[in-house]
Amino acid sequence: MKSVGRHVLVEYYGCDAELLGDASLLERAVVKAAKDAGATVLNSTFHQFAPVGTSGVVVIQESHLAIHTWPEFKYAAVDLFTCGDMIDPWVSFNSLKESLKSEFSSPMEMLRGQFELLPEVGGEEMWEHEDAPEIPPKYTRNVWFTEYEEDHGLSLRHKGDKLFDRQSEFQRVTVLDTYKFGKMLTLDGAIMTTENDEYVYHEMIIHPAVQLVGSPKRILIVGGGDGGAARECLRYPTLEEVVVAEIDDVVVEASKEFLPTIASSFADPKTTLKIGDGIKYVAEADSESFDIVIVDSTDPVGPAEGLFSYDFYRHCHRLLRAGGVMVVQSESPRYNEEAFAGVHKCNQEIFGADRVFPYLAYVPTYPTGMWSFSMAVKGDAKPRDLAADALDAFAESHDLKYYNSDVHHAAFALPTFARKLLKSAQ
Ligand code: AG3
Repeated sequence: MKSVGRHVLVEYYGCDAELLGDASLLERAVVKAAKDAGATVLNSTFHQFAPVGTSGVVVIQESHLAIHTWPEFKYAAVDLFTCGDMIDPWVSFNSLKESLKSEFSSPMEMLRGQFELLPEVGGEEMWEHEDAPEIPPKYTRNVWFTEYEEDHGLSLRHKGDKLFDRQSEFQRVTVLDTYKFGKMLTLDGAIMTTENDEYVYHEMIIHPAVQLVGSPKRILIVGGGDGGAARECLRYPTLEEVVVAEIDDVVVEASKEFLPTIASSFADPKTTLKIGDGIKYVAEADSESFDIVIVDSTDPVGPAEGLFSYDFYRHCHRLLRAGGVMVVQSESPRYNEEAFAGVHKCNQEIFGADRVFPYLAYVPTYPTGMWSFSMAVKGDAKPRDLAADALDAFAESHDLKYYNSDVHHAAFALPTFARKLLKSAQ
């Protein structure tokens, strides 16, 4: 041996672009490259970037392996740095070449810490430690998911592997297991729901409206393929049917398999699942056939775009019986001002200016944490007139985690900036 370490710098060209853009798979490939060479893996940290690209480092007891990818160029820049004569970085080089499906590559080796240039102490005998540290049975994986908005984002560390990841006809459906929020469903990289905070959104998209209506028999949910909104509807004994009109059956499949506490509603005979376009469903459904219509959609891009339109809300209004209520998830007033104000304005035109009630809830995993809903009433009832006792009795008997009478009344209080957004849209 001529040096304490060997450092192979590699240019991998013509790689599998999908793999280069997937932090979970890439982490697996680099860890495999380390293990193939006989290295002891201590820790891995991988970050997936937007719009594309991944950076990751695997720290091994014998130095490190690092990778930076440009999927758009099918290119990866890699460092394979190993110390000691037990590990051969060229084994890792070959392993990674195979995993990345690189068509051609240009490696070069550099000796790190050449013995002839180092002081006398140490040398090869340094590697013959009898009291070598115990090999840890498990390494620590730091694999991060980030939801990016234009100029900000939310990063969550997850267990590393994707539990579900499929391109459906409409979108990419993914389930990850996060440390902070449990299992999480994302659609095209946007967080839809997590096991640990879903109750905020699902209680709040349903109970304010149902409490106002009183004894609902039929509820329509447009979207809501995870089943969480339907689950909250099923708490009401007067309910005869909740129809979930979801466009993407892959969302339902992933939720049933990995988010069973949220998707439990699909097992209830009162739940009718209609897989198909929600816009078509509302256009064809009978007038005045529902007590409540809930629009539990994704963001107004891609498959959900048409759910943020005048024509669509017009039909929702038509489906409601007199006294019925519609609730639409209307995005965050802190980052999608247009959707927040636009939904409100649209509903005012359809239901009447004093029959639309925007309200807020705090969902830690949605962009900015502040989320809005627009409640529109086909009648004169006002959500702020509801008596506290009945709301609390309901919330307590169901052991709800977010909704109670104080929250119900406070949710309709808008900060001044949000009020102004609504005013300026008039
Ligand atoms: N529907 C609204 C989620 C929107 C979140 N947006 C985002 N993460 N960019 C959630 C569906 C839950 N049933």
